[in-house]
Order: sequence, then C-alpha cells, then structure tokens
Amino acid sequence: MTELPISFDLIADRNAAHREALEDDYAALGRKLARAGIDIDAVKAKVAGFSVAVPSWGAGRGGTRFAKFPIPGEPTNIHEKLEDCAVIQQLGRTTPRVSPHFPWDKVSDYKALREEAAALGLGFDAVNSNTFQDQPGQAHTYANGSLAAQDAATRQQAVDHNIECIEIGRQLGSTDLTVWVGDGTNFPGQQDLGRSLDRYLEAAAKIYAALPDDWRMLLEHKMFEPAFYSTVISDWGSSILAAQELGPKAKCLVDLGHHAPNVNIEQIVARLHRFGKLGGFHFNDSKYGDDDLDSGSINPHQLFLVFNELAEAELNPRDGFNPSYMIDQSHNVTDPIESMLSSAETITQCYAKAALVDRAALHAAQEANDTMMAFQALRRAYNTDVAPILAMARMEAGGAIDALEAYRLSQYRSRKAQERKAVGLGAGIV
Ligand SMILES: [Mn+2]
Repeated sequence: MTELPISFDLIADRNAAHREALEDDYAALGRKLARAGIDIDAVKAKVAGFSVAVPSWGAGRGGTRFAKFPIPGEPTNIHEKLEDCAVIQQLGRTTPRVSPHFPWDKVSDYKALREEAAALGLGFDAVNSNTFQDQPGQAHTYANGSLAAQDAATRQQAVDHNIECIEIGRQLGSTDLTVWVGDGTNFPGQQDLGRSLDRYLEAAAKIYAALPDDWRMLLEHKMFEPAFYSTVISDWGSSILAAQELGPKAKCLVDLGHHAPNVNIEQIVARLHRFGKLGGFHFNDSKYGDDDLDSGSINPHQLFLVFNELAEAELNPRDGFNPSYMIDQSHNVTDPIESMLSSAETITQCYAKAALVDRAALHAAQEANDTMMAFQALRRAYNTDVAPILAMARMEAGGAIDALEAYRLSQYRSRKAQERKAVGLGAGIV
C-alpha cells in the first residue's frame, strides 16, 4: 500500500488523547445494554462489518441550479477524488468503496485506476451511467430524452453508453450498474406517457442483455427534476414494474430524496423487499424535494426506520437480499470530506440502532396488538446513543476516534489547495 493521505502518527496521537474517555463511555453503554440482554461487543462486530460507498462526484462541491461556489483544494479529476475518498475511509473506516460516474471519471487505463484505488485502500462500487447531459462531440443530443427518446439513434447511443459503463465496471471490479435517466416531460402532451415507457423498456432490455451473470442493473426512480411535469421512471411502482419486466438481475434503487414530500419511504423499502426487488439505496436527506442534504441532517428518525425495515428484511431474506448502500449528496456549503465523514457516521448510527431493536419484544407486541409496546421497542433503540460503539469500532480498525478533529488538524484541504488547480465556476450537479 502506498502512503495514505493522513499521518498515522496524527491519528495515533489524537486517539491516545481520547481513548480513556471512550473506554469509559463504551463500558457504561455496555453495562446498560447488558441489562437489556444485548452484548455490546456483538453489536460492535456488526458495525465493524457495515459499509457504505461514497460517490466520486460527492468529493467535489455540488451546487444548486443557480450556482456553485468551489473551495480551494477541491479535486479536479478521478485521481484527486480517489485521494479524498481515501481520507474519508482512512479516518472513518466505513466507506471502503467508491462509486464512479461516466463519462465524468473516464481514464485511458482502468486496470491502473483499480490498482491506484487499491493502493489507497479503496475498491469500486456500482458504476453510474450518464445520459442526462450531452458531452462534447456527441452524435445525438439528449435534450429530448435518452433511453426513452423518440429518436431511435439517440436511444441506441444511450444503450451503447450503458454497455460501455458495464465494460469499464468489469475492469474496475464492479458488479452493479445504476441507471437513472432524466427522461420526462415539462408540458402535458409533450410525449405520450405510455409510449415513452415502452421505448424505455425496450432500450433497458438491451442493456440488461449485456449484463454479466453476476451483475445487477439498479433502476433509480425519481419523481421530478430535471423534467417537471412527468418522468419516465417516476416512482417505486414504475421502477418495480420495469424491474420485473426486465428480469431477476434488475432491482430497484431507492434514493431517499426522489419521492413526494412525506411519502412513507420505509414502507416502500418493505414493499420492494417483499417482491425481491430491493437493490440499493442512495442516502441523503431533504426538507422539500431532491435537496441532497447530508444524511440524517433533517430527518434522522426516517433513516432509522428505513434501517429497521432492512433489519427485518435481513431476518427474512428474499432473492439474495444484498442491497448496495451509497451516499448521494450535494455538498454546497461544507467541505465535502467533512460532510461525507459526518453522513457515513449518521448512516452507521442508524444501522446500529436498528440492530439494537429487541425484535422478539417488537414481534410479540405486534402479535398482541399492543401498539404502545411495539412503538416503545423502536423508541428504546432509537433513543440509545450508539456513538461509543462506532468510535470503538473505528479506532480498532485504525480510524480516528474523532474523525472530524483529526481531519481539521491534518490541514489536508489547505495542503491540497497548494497542489491542485482551481475548479471552474458554473452551475453544479442537480
Ligand atoms: Mn441518486
């Protein structure tokens, strides 16, 4: 392994300063959990086995429809993004994989890129195709859609791009292709709502046919944006119907921000799982729409309830239940490394809290129609501060007890500001 971006000595020094307090807190929580019949070390072992991927594009500042305000030292290419992702993994120890996006992350040698990532302690997660914007020199525009476009040559170009992503992913060690299309309409009557779905299904079937045996195609639905009247794969219903029509390797991916306000997302999770079609998540949070705010910053309880359904699903797996977890956020006003460290911790906390739920008590209360006790079974777990479990797992894996503190002390970003060229202004990712 090459040298990692953050000094081992810095992490060791800070951990030495925090260790006694952490051991105190861990022991106290351990005694509390033991009274409820829970072995804290078993929960810590589960937490140590949990991971979530980070998106390559999340290493940069996103922006809104209006503007992007870059910070000095932002990454400008996939190599610099990998380096930033290595910082997140080195300090937090829950994000060992990066999800690349093409053509944004294109290079000439993917074998070398895979080795470069491995030397930084990273692997690759799902590959993401991009048919929602035009690239320089592209033969056909996506202005009127991609997989669902009226024009057959445009649809074929979008199919070919997705197949190229599979080929790249094979070289990187990925086994998932995530497909989100911006296809849709802004006016009633702009496109036939039925025939546009027909076109999507026909094109998606060509991509599906190119999947290697051990690959999955993850369909990501989104209710609106950039199309504001209708989208082709608008909701989990459209997504599961498309996945069922495509075949067993097609699964549904739930981005927490891609629903109408107040929709019961944990119930969608349970429904998709019931039919063996839950393929993965994009974690973020929202107040209004697809805000792409930091995970758990607005509604951490919802995130916990999602993980509670995942814990139930684990007890009753269907069709090789193995959801792919990824952070999908747009960091507009924070340092992206800090946001991803914070979000990965929040996501892992919700996973740990769901693991604390007394399932026997919950199920008994449900059987007895004892609503209050069923609710309390969830409440007790949600109200438990699991931070010492995460910090202990992180320290034991070589990470930092206080990851944000170590990151700031490392002055990583200001060092990169000296080395990296400035990124351009302009609108960000939507
Ligand atoms: Mn997403």
